[in-house]
Amino acid sequence: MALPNLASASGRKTAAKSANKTSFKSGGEFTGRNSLDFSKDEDLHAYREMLLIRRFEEKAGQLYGMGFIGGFCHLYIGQEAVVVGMQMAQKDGDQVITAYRDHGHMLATGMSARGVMAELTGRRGGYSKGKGGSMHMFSKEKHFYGGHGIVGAQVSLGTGLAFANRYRGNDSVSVAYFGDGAANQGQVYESFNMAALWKLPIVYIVENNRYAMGTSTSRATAQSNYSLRGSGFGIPGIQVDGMDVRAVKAAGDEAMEHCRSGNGPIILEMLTYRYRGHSMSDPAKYRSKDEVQKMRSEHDPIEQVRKRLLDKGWSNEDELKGIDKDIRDIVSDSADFAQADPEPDASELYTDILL
Ligand SMILES: Cc1ncc(C[n+]2csc(CCOP(=O)(O)OP(=O)(O)O)c2C)c(N)n1
Ligand SMILES: [Mg+2]
Repeated sequence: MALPNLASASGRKTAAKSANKTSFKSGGEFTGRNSLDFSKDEDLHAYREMLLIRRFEEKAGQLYGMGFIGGFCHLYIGQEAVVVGMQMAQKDGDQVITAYRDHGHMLATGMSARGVMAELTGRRGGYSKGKGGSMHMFSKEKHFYGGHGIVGAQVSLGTGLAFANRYRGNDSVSVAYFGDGAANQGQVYESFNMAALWKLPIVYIVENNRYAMGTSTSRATAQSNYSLRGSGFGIPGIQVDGMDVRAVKAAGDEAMEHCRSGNGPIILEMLTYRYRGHSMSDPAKYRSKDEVQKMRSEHDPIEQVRKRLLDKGWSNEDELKGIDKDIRDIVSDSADFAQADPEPDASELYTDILL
């Protein structure tokens, strides 16, 4: 099959020529021109979005414990700044794809708490009509492409989304999230090769939360600086403090511009941490409680913003309590809906099937 002439198909050629001033070096420091400071509105927005994800996940954990959620369920608690900061750097039309630790990504793209929670409980009003569960939800409207249980698979699919953008000549960027464990999968590198070769507009986000199930990165990986993983293909990469939503947004802004200007793919390694177990059944013997507690008390992404809002006089306890209440209302409404909504009709077994 003859490959399309991508360079001329998209009109990116000119942009690529003028966009050589990238501020990224492979594995180098972030030297972006964006300030790390957030405005009051940005901080309030980030606070609200991260709190929504946190409270949603806590509720999902409770419902799981009560037996309302079947199958797998992987919580995102601790990593909220990554997806919220990136979403703030994106524009409408940019696609998001991720693995199975995906509820935060869905909420950040604007998918409804009701629809996500009802999918977790397997109800009709869920995004996959109750047939997909935690790991298999999609929203074309919000440009969210899943939700994937095969470790690393979403990296290739996300590269395909970027290929489609390039082929169609639009200026959308695909954002593919994957874990430190997934970063050791072979198909990731096949994807890197094609993305670099064809200068595909994709931001690869490695969510380095230090563990792949119960295996720490130090035990499993020869090169633990994941931002360097694209260097053999000429893909620049940087490490980002993934617990600081401002750092994520600043790096995200630069990365999106890098892609939109026709420079091809880029890797952002987000240094982050998950507070909960890998999934709902995790003996947690591979790390100490002190390690988790230290991250929570010294680096919590939501507390950082909360403290800043109070220190700067941009908000006060009363206002923050009000935001907290709004969020709790949204989440409990979603949980009520997810328990009251009927299960799918048995006839649904025969729909949405590829034969
Ligand atoms: C191809 C494949 N191999 C193994 C598994 C089993 N598995 C599920 S999650 C996981 C760990 C992945 O860790 P990481 O990529 O760091 O993501 P995190 O869970 O930390 O978000 C493994 C090995 C799988 N689902 N798919
Ligand atoms: Mg991991």
